[in-house]
Amino acid sequence: FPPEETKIQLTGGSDQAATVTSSSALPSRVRDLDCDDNIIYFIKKKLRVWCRLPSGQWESGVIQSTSGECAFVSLSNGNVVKVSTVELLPANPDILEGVDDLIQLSYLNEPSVLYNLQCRYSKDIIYSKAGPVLIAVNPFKSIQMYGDDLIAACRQKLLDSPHVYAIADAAYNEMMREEVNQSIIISGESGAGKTETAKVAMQYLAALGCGSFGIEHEILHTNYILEAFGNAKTSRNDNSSRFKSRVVQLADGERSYHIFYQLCAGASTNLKERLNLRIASEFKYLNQSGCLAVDGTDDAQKFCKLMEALDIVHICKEDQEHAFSMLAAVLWLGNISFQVTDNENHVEVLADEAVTHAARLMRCNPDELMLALSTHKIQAGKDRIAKTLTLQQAIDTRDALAKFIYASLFDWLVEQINKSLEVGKRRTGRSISILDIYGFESFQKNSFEQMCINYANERLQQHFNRHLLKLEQEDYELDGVDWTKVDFEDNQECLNLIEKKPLGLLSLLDEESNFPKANDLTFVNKLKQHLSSNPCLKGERGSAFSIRHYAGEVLYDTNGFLEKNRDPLHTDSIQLLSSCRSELLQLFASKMLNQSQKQATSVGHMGVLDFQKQSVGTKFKGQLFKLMHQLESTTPHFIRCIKPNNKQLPGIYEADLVLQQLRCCGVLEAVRISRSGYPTRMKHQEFAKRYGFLLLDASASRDPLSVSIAVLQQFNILPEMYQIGYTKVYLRTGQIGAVEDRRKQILQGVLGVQKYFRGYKA
Ligand code: AD9
Ligand code: MG
Repeated sequence: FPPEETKIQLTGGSDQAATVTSSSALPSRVRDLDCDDNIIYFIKKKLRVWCRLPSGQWESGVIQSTSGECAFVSLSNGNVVKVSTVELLPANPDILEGVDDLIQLSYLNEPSVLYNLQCRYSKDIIYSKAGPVLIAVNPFKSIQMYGDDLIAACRQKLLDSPHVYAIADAAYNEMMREEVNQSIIISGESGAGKTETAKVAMQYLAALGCGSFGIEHEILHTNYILEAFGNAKTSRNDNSSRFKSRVVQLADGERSYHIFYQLCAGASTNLKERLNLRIASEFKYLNQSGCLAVDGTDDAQKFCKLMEALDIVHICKEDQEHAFSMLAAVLWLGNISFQVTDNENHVEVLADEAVTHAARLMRCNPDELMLALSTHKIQAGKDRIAKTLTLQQAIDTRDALAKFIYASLFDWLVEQINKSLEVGKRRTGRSISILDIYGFESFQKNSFEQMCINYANERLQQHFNRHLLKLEQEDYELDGVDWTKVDFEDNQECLNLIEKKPLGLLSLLDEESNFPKANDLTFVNKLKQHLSSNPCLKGERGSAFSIRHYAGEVLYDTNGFLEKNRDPLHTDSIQLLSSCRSELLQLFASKMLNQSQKQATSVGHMGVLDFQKQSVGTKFKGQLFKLMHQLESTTPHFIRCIKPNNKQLPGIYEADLVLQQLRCCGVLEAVRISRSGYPTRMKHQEFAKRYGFLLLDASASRDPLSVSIAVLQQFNILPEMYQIGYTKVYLRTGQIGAVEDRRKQILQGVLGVQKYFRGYKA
């Protein structure tokens, strides 16, 4: 039983557990331990094994004896259990306990991977590598892994264990060396630590720019602002990066964006007066969820810090005040109420202080505001007439306006920050993008929002697959390198289900959203009718359906899908905003009109611009495509964040939860590929240019390929440790180190550059 040549593939764990993800994703288990020889070997050597107990938990132990298909295993706690031999997997030797990179493990089964991460986690080492991927396990407490000393160590290449700093450093160096834009793609579930990880990466990159106009200082403060306006407390994460629909509707126990509470709690008396502000509990948009505070958070103090951050990134006082007025306007809009005037549920706006304050903050006429919230102008022949809205329509109109103002404010703020950061800065045209994007979500009840989130993650997963798996494999094959094909999951089918035209989920949703008589039930029936041949769709009872995502099956309730997909912002509202004297609102309105100008049609005598609105789903898809397009022109670096428990508490490592996440994000597959392959590869020209001068036997006429071979031979790299492709040299893990060290020594003059620089001239 040769330990290094493990025949054991990554296992799917139990068959039940494998249903978490599509079973085809998981390589079938090769049961080495079925073989008597192996059992005997293990008994003889008293080697440790992993043993799955009836509870499903893996425990380590030593095989004492076997009887038929069963084995008696002595567990570490002294108990002896009888288990079927198929429930056994080899454990790694002690010397491999807690290795930095999972690819170093001799046995790559799931319990070994889980144990390795747990072992590190218990020592507060939250970072590990899985081949090219960095794994970050959320510590839920502050740990001593950051700061100037560590940054300096990383810059000097003295930090030899996995770290976000090292990823950021690699991205920076590659950008400088290859002149290619880079991206750091951070993914994981809600609360797994993506945003914190992104901040750590920014901290490192900012430190690299040390001294250049103090821009690093400003950049780090942008996080503060973006979080205040973009994050909220949810049931899964007290500081969750969120969608803007949260402004008007909250689930019990959750909050809207932090900024609202910060403003209400922290504004000075003067500012409060100018904005007609009250305490948070007096605003309906904030008090509907029964949750106004976050444990351990002082909103008033956070507001002071926010103002500081706004100053640091040079958002002028006047603009700050404008932004705050918009927030107050949103809050007062939420307090506007309606009274029903007839038995058809038509309404008019209750003319109270909410209207007065909202209108004052928006700098518009209160009557016009009331009209825009209670009527809808429609085309009747040649005329445009005002039609009174029903209660629900009026509420939707008001909420849509509030959401639009908030979303536009957020975009504007980002724009201001970017402008401020660019002033006077030398631009190289090269960039490192950090993508912190909401992770896969599967709740008891999943709606349109979850569908959008999971769709985005499905696309990102494909990007990950493509880069780490597909390209890897293709690279070998194209270059004539012998490499056993590795099967991997492709999620194209699921993407087709969602985005194919004209028969995909989003298209059908748009069709139904525009069809007056359609409802959520007709939508789900359409799905079943047209898409049932796609294996990723599963019809469910009533108005529900399930999608088999790469990360698992999710049950969606279509209740409200159509409404959420329609962009409820009326032309009347945009018109109202154009008429406001608030410069910001005018700007927001004109941006909206410009965006849709292509499709805009002028409708004659009333001078009203009617603009074609994209549905929310289609807009989301467009934005996602743009993002993917941007990412595709960069060299990606992947970080996978793992949430070790759902309680948001330190020190708790729930193996099942971790395992499910590892499986979902393709980490285990990536390890397997990296290990079975040749992770280091270089073009012959590059290799020859970099190392050719080390050749002792220099002959000027050699071609790059021969130089590569000569270098490898000179350094006694064993034949099984490398392969020569048509265009590149491929090296097994760790092989490049010796050559690189030698090169460094020479370049640093230890051995004298002159003496050796007589070989190959690139
Ligand atoms: V969401 O999809 O936006 O809901 P994220 O972004 O994945 O989610 P976040 O970064 O906000 O999660 O992390 C959640 C919480 O975990 C943080 O508020 C911290 O309390 C905690 N955390 C995460 N990473 C670290 C860390 N490296 N050190 C200390 C951490 N605490
Ligand atoms: Mg986040």
